[in-house]
Parts: sequence; structure tokens; C-alpha cells
Amino acid sequence: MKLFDSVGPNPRTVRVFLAEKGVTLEMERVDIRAADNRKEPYLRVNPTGQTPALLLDDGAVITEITAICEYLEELHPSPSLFGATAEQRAETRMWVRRIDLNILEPMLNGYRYDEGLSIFEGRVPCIPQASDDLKALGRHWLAWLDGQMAGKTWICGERFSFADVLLFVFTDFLGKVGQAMDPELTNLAGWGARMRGRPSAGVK
Ligand SMILES: N[C@@H](CCC(=O)N[C@@H](CS)C(=O)NCC(=O)O)C(=O)O
Repeated sequence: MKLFDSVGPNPRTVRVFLAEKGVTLEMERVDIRAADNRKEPYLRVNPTGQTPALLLDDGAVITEITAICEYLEELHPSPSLFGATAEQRAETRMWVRRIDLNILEPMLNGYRYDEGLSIFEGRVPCIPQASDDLKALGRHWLAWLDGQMAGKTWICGERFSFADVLLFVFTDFLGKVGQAMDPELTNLAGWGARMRGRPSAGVK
């Protein structure tokens, strides 16, 4: 099994997840700055032209970070980052979907169409005029999430999960490219400090 890895928050999410699990994998670095991910032979690995991708021993390829991490969780169930019961797994997936669709996708597209435009123009369709609105949408849902975090240690309450890894890695990245989290979101600020205290936060 081999992980096609690169810089960027998506591959880092898988690496932080692996660190939380105490699992190591063979890695092959793809130079996305040089756009090697958008050319052959990588396009044969992942036709979306994105990293990461997990190549299995039988030649099958799994992409999309949540699918990769759920697959790895099935191989290495403990410690569980998706949940040990059907209800816990459903709760994790509910939060992952809310975070992905409502917060991260708008904020990332806001970045791709603005600060990241010189990188992404020519790679994916870009709509620069949508950038400010997408960023505002992300801020709205982050503020909503802040309210939901009242009294909770982690996104799934007392249970640390993949949802925390996902939100942490991406908000860390977005903070460095012009979308720092509003410090008045104090529940999320406390959660972020707890996340930065975990050894896996050192995985860059
Ligand atoms: N939905 C994909 C997103 C993957 C993605 O956007 N990867 C970025 C790295 S963080 C990438 O490959 N960027 C370079 C490019 O799009 O050319 C996933 O879940 O893995």
C-alpha cells in the first residue's frame, strides 16, 4: 500500500490521522507546485488530478480524504476516529459532512478564486467574483459551529474524532492564506488550543 502525498491540507489531514492512529505508510511525494499531479502518469492514479491517493496492493486506488481515512480505520480500528458504534460513526459522518459542505468547501473555493488564483487558474474552473461571498458563507457557518461547540471538548462531545482532525488541518491552512478564524469565536478558539496541544498537530 502506498500513499501519494504532497503539500496541502488534504494530504496533511491523512498524515495527521495516521499519526493519531500510530500507523505508518509508504509515501510517494507528488510535486503539486510543479503541477505534476495534473499530468501523466499521476492522472492514471487519480483522474481528478488531486492528492492524496491511496494505492492498494491489488492495484485499486482510493481517493478523497474521508474515504481514505475510513478505509484505514477499518484496517486499524483502534484508536477509533470515526466511532466504535453505528451511532458514533453516524455522528462523526454528520459533523464531517456539515464541516465539509458548509464551512470548508466555500472557504477553500474563496481561497482558490482569490489568494490561490495564480495557482488554480488553468487547473480548475475559477470564479473570482464569487470569492468574497464564499468566504462570508464560510464565516457564517463557522460562527454557527462556535455556538454548537459550547460546553464541548471536541466536535463529537467528549469523543475525539476525524471531524476534529479535518477542521483543525483546514482552519490552520486557511488561517495562513488570509482567512484566520475570528478570535471572538471563543469556543472554537479553546478547541483550537486543545488541538494544537496534541502531538499530531506537529505533523506538517
Ligand atoms: N476532495 C479531494 C480534494 C483534494 C485536493 O484538493 N488536494 C489538493 C492538495 S491539498 C490538490 O491536489 N491540489 C493541487 C491541484 O488541485 O492541482 C479530497 O478529499 O482528497
